[in-house]
Amino acid sequence: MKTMLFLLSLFFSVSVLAQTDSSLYTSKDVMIPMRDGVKLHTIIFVPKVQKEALPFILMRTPYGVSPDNLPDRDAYVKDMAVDGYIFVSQDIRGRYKSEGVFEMTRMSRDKHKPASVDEASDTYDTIDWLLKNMENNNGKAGILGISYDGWLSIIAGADPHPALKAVSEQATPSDMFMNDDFHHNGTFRLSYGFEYSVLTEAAKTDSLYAFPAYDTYNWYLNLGPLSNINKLYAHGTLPTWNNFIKHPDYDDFWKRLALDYRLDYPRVPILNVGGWFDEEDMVGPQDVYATLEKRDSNNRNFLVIGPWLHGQWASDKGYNIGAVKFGGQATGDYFRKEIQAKWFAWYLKGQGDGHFAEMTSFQTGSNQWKQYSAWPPSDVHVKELYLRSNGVLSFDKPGSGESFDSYVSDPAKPVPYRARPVEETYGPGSHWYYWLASNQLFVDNRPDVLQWETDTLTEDLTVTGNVVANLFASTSGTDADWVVKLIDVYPAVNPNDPVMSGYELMINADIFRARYRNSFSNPQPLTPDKVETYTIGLHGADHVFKKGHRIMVQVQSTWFPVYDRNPQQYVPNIYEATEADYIKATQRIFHSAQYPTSIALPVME
Ligand code: PG9
Repeated sequence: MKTMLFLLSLFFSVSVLAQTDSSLYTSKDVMIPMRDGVKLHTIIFVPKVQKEALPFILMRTPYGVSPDNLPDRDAYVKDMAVDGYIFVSQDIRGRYKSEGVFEMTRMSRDKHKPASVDEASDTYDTIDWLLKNMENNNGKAGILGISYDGWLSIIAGADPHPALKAVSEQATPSDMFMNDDFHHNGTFRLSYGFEYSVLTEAAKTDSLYAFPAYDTYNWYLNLGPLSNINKLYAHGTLPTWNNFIKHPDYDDFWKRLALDYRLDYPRVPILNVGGWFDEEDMVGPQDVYATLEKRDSNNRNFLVIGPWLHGQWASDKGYNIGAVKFGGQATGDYFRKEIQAKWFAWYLKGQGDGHFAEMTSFQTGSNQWKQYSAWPPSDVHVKELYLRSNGVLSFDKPGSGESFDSYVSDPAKPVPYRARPVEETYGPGSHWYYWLASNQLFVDNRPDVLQWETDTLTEDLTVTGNVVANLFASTSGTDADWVVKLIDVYPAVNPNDPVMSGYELMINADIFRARYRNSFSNPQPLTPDKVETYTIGLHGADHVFKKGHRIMVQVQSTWFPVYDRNPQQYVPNIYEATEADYIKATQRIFHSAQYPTSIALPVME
């Protein structure tokens, strides 16, 4: 996460200054021994003046820790630091100054083998050591972090040390085959998967692949089939890449990595935090919350989702994402001070009243904080928004005489997922961070992107809960990808904020690989031109489509290069496809009385 935060700091004002003299904290470096003898590099920040026994706040990371990252100078935890904690930052095994071998989102250990280790046992051993070796602690520990560090937090909570009393996973991935960083619904996240494997596995410290061009779109297109990554570049040296190839379908490897397999119930209080526009791990926190909520008999499971891109709440004030503004509200500041700091203060120090909403959401569109007693809320009713002929989107079902619209999807000319140049994911000037909130106008008029639009709304429409696409589609090929986007179209002219004129803001979107329509474990070819039904979860939203706006749905079959291209003719393993396997296909999206494609909206009145 540190790398990501560093890169984010190019855009936002992250206040991480090494002013040790004026800091309230002093630090020391230690190597903490784990049960298997491996020592982990740890920096412990202690208040210079400590009047009472304090709890620990752990932050574990694969991205490197630094004594310069003083807690009272780090926007992320500053509000907590002024209150007083013992902060503990640790390099996980195999990364930076820690010993041992790194393993991407390490599997759970075999508990029958006492010396076996995993990230939960490393956290356990660290807490154990801290309790015994650090003076003046109050016997309690909390852990928090974003993304990989969020995953490390929730994993610590899956098998916690008894002193671990509060966990805040923030933007954790939950199931790397179904959603988040590496795949969505089985569709491979090519540019992210490759670049992240290089970042973490080509060296013990950060290293980036040197792309020969600023715009990576052509590099990925010229790469040809996926097998060329190993043949031409990685040569089998990246374990994570090798696992992508070894496990093309939803097999035991992916299932055992997934958090719904690894979490049983909230063993400790858990604050799940996510962003509505998180380009990496938007689904994870929603998913983890839902998994744990089924077994939350002690009311320990909470959810917060704000109008943020990946990790934005750590450092940014949170007024906006690029041109998209959130009503002048400092949503990041609010989260850190009013939610995160108070939540930890209650669970680790007993400060405050202990009242926390089950779900706190920043509702976009209305730009207001909302609290819900359940997520998704039950007091909504589902309204179907139907695709109709002539690009119309309507709450009225298609009548007789309506049929389908079609387009040709050509893997040689895939639709970019964001406006080019597609800079290296974490490279200089990258717009990766913003892509989910970027203006979708850039694909208007592409012949391989279809769109349907409502009339101008005459009143506000509030969508709160999980959005689902019910797609009826066929292809002339034997495999296909379907991308469905739900978009808020702003009024065509806005003299006060010209950039937002006609802005097409994606509220929900996802991709589905058709071979998995019956089973993610057993892919099956499609029958050419046969209509199939796809139920595609587009995840949560809390958004008001304002009066004067319109709603749009776009459908396309490529989202490149963040997602790899589907050859569009079935091959048993896409990672072994050859160039010749990639063919054009004619896609049909149905909107007839028999096959009424719709988007199911949970509408709150
Ligand atoms: N999204 C990143 C990640 C998390 C977990 C595994 C792989 C990648 C991150 O920002 O840390």
